[in-house]
Amino acid sequence: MNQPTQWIDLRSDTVTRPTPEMRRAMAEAEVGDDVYGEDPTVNRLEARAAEILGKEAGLFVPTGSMGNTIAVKLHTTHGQEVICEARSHVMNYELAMMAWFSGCLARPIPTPDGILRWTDIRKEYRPLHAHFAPTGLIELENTHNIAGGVVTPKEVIDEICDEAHNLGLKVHLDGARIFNAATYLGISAAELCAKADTVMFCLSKGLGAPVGSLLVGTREDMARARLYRKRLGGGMRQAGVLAAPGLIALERMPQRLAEDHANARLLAEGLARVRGISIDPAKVQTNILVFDVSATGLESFEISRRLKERGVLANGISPSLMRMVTHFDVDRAGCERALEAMEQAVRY
Ligand code: TLP
Repeated sequence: MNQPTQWIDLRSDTVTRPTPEMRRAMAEAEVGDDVYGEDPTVNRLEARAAEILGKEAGLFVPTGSMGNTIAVKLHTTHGQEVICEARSHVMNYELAMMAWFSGCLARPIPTPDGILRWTDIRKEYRPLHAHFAPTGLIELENTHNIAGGVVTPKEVIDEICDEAHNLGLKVHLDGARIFNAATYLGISAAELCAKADTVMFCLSKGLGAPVGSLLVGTREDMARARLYRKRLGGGMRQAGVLAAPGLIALERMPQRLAEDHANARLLAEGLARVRGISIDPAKVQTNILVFDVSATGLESFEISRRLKERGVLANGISPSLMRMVTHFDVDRAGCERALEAMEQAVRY
């Protein structure tokens, strides 16, 4: 276990600290200038990421947000729409970057479960028309963060990609937690993403690296993506020091994600027994829990404050909804302690 402090930090899986092995790899990394394409460690990471995701090439980016931003830019032109799920990260948590950088409007589709299906998308698809901005891109999120770590099955993604391609549209997959989705489905990330045109995934979430994400796709798209990364200020020079822990994350960490999923299920079962908390443990598939606290009579932000007094960190995502995320730095005992803290926090 890699418990960094006394806190039980369930705010996100982004909070993990690098392991001793990652820190050693950072110190010993072979480096060069990545803007010249000369950092051997970055080159290795990009090649391995592409291989593992079954794509031609990869690009190391500082953040998932930058990976999504570049993907939207790659596949669209100004004045188009990007179809995405209504609670998607790309629309709600990236400071309107698709408008700011790519000049596109989000066309959000609400779903009850966070899973976009072709039948929903077909209704919102628009060709160029006297009144309508045309659809430029379909964006999917797997796992879906705010829907509670929900997994979109491979058949659903495949159908969307086939139909989109028939209409000449590209599909970008925000796979910040694609290895969580693949773990849940018991298939490889490459199988799951086989038909998507580009995939972004994060090393810095469930995989435990301190920094970094990858965008993968065709060689041609990644060559263009490299220029957009530079425009966004993401040319990182001796970035091998960051790619080195990323390689460890990519090679070793996906295998342990089932542990986080089991801990999330344990938390869900415990939370379901707490007075005023509403969650269906059977719907918790991966490492994210989103639950309703309105029947406690308290707003989520007050519950967060009370939990913090008891050494547990968890955020509200609205007055009535809270999120908890399990990861490498919180073990089963930590989850049990978080449950005890929650029982106390909602008591008057
Ligand atoms: N998600 C963060 C916050 O921004 C909400 C978190 O704590 O979960 N796609 C998805 C699905 C994400 O969940 C995130 C980060 C990103 C993209 C962006 O990644 P970063 O933070 O590296 O820009």
